[in-house]
Amino acid sequence: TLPACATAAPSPSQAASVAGEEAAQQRRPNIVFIMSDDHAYQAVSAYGGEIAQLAPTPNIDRIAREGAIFANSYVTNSLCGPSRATMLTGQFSHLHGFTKNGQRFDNATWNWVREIGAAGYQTALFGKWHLNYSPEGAGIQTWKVLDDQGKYYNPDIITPEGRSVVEGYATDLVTDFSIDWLEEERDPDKPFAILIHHKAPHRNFMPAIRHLQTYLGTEFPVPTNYFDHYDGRPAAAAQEMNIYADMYEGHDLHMTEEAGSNALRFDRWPDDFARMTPEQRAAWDAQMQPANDAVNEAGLAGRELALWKYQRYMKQYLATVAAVDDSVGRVLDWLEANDLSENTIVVYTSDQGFYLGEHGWFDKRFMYEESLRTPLVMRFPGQIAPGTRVEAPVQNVDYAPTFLDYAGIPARAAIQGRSLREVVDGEAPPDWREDIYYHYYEYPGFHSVRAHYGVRTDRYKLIRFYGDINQWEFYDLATDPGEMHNRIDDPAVQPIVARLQLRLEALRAQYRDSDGPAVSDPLTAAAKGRRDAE
Ligand code: SGN
Ligand code: CA
Repeated sequence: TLPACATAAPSPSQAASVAGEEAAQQRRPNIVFIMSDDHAYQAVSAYGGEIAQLAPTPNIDRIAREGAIFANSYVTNSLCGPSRATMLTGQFSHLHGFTKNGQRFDNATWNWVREIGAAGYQTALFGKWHLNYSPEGAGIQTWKVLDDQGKYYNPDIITPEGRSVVEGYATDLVTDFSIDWLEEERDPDKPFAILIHHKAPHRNFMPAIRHLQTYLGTEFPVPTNYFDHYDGRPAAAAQEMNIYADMYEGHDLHMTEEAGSNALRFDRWPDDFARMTPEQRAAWDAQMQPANDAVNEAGLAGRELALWKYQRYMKQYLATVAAVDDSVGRVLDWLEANDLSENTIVVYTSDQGFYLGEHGWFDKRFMYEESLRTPLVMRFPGQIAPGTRVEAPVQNVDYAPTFLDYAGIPARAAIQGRSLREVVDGEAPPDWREDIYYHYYEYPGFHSVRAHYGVRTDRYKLIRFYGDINQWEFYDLATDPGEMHNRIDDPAVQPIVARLQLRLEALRAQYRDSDGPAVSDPLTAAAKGRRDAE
C-alpha cells in the first residue's frame, strides 16, 4: 500500500502563483514530458516503498511534492512500443494497431504532438522513440533519438541528418540535447512541448561511471515472494524472466569470469560493453573489479547465488535511476533559472512498471501489480495544489487528452482516455472510471509471457491468459497484495468472478476490443484451431 501524503496548505509562493493564474490562462502552458524506460514505481521514493527509501529519487519526488502524485496509475499493455503509441494517441493497443514491439506505428494515426504542433506549439523529442520509423513522419518538429532500444554508453544517435555515435552516457546526453534545445534553439515567443525520453533504467542496467559505487554497499530488502513456485499460476510458471534463472551473468549482472579477470561472463549482446572507450572501460573495471573478484572468490551457488544476483541487479538498476533523477533535477533547475516553472506542466512517468525481484522477476508484461502500475507525477503551479494525492485510477490513455486539454485544444472522439485535469484536484467526477482494462499480446516473444487480458477494480483482479495456455486467475488484492493465491476455483468467490466476467465483457465492448477469445468463449485460440480443423 502507498503512504498517504496530506494536501499541504497553500504556501506563499503558491498564493503568488494563484494571483498570476489569470496571466497564465492567457499564455498557453509549456509541456515537459519526461519519460524513462522500465522505471518501477517501487523505485520512486515518493511512492513510499522500502527499496526506494534506500535509493531515493529527490528530484522526481520534488515534482510530486510541488504538484500531484497519482497513487493508482496503470498502463494498458505493459510493453514499450504499445505503451508509447497509447500515450501518443490516447487509444488502447488494438485501435492504434501497435500491439507488440517490433511492429511499426502507422504515421497516419492521429497523435497529440502533431496536433499541438499544428496549433502553434514547438515540439521536440530527445531520447528513446522505439516506434520503428522516423519521428518526422509523426509530425514531431525537432528530434534527436536513440537507435531502437538505445545504448547506455556512446549510443548511436539518429537525427534528420543521419546517424552517428556520440560519446557519453545516454541519460546525460539526452539531458544535454534537451537543455541545449531549450536554451538555444526554441523560439521564446511560442509555447513548447518537449519529450525527454530516457533509455534508463532499461536492461542491461549499466550505470554511469559516477554512480557505479552508489549502491555497492547497500543491502536491499528481498521481496518475500522472491522464491515463488508459481503454484496455481501456469502462465507465471512458464515465463522466462527470472533473475536467477534467465538473467545473463555478463550482459545483465556484469559479472566477470574469475577473480582477477575483467572478462565478462555470458554476454549475449557484447556491443553494449564493446562500444565503451578504453577510458570508460578502465574506469568501469577499476570500480567493479573488487566486488566481482569477491563474488568469484566466494564461489556462491544455489540460493546464496540467487540472493546475490538480486542484490547485484538492484544495485545496478537503482544506480541507472540515479542518473535519471539527476536529469530531472537539471531540467527543473533550468526551468526555474529561466522563469519558466510557473507556466510549464512537468510530467514524469515510465512506459510501464517493472519487477524488482517480486516473483523472482525482472522485466514486465504481466498484469500483476508491479508492471501494471507505472509511476506518474505532475506539476503545474497555480493549477495543481502542492502535495496533491490522486487516488482515482488513471491510465496511459489519459496522457494525450490531458496535454490537449491544458493546451486548450478540443478532445477528439477517437481518444479513449480522459483528461487528468478532471482529477488533479484530488476529487474524481462521479462518472470517472472505477476499474481498468488491460490487454497484453506479445507471445511468442522475449520472456515468454502468454497473451492475456483482464480487469482490475479497486480490490479485485480477474485475468484471462489465452493461446497455448487457457487459464483464468482471480486475486483479492486486499488479502493477497502479492498475487500469490489464484482463487479462480474457490467456491466462495464465484459470485464475484461471475460479476467481473460480465464487467470484462462490457469493458471489451466499450473499448471495442475484439482481439483474443471472447470472455464467454471457454476455449483457447489454439484449442479452437484444433476444433475447427477436426
Ligand atoms: C529487449 C530486452 C528485453 C525486453 C525487451 C522489451 N533485452 O529485448 O529484456 O523485454 O527489450 O523492452 S535486452 O537485453 O536486449 O535489453 S521494452 O522496454 O522495449 O518493451
Ligand atoms: Ca519499456
